[in-house]
Formats: sequence, structure tokens, C-alpha cells
Amino acid sequence: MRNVACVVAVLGVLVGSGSAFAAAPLTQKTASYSIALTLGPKEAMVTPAEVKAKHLTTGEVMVGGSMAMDMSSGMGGAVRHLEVHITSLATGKPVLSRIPKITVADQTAKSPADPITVVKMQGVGAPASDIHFGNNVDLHVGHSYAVSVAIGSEKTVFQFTAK
Ligand SMILES: [Cu+2]
Repeated sequence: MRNVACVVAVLGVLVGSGSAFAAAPLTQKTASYSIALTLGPKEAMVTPAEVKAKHLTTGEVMVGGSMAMDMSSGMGGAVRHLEVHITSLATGKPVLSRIPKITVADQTAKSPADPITVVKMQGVGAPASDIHFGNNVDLHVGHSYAVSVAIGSEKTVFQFTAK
């Protein structure tokens, strides 16, 4: 019960802080792809079975990649939903079948690039074109981050300050 109250309190704070950290996506191109990185509030990451059983209308369904749950701990930082949408430059269509490798480096803390557990997700009720990759992660507000996204041999790095 204590844990539930704690989670609710954290969500309340995130909702209350509005969308200040959910800025317009940062977009970068590699030779074959356009990659948009978005940071938003913590998202509920659920399985397709949970969506059916609980008749969920919000959250993010895990549809592939690592089915490991939410990797954020909420300890010592802020939880953000980090996700990338990948578009093929050749077709203009979303890339749904290749799982990117994503690393996060806290440059302020001088921590090495840490691979995150990449989950393939789709917003509940959203079309297949919403399919994207990422996880909930712990970030420290005010720290500078470098997030690398690699698809096969193509890689790009996003730089931002966590809000
Ligand atoms: Cu997501």
C-alpha cells in the first residue's frame, strides 16, 4: 500500500509539472533514417494481455523488443519516458521491425554511456505507425545527456539538458 501511494504521489508531481520536459522531438538523420527522440512523463508500460483484461485506454503496450518492464527506479532523479520514432528516408514510412540500440550518458556526472533496455511500444489505441522504441529512464534534472541511437551500423547522438 505504501508503494502504491508513493507511485501516485510521483505521478501527481509529474502531471503537475506540465509538459515542460516534453519538448518538440529532437530529430536527427543518418544515411537511411530520420530518428525523432522524445522525452515525456513516465508512461505506464503494459502487456497486450493487460490491455484486454483491464480494458485500458491509456498507456503504452509492449509489442516486442525486450519485454522487460519499466527500467526506471524513481530513485534520486526524475523518471522520463524516452522514446524514438524511426522513419525510413527511402520510403517515408515508420521503421517497425528493426530494434535500435540506445545508450544514455549523463555527461554532467561523467558517467559512461549506459545501454537501456529497449522495448518496442505502441500507444494503447494508437495505429501501428505509432510504434516506437524506448523505456522509462531515470534522469537528473539540469544534467546534460548524450543519447546515442544505433540501427545496424548507422548511429546518431542526441544532446540535451534534462528538464
Ligand atoms: Cu513509449
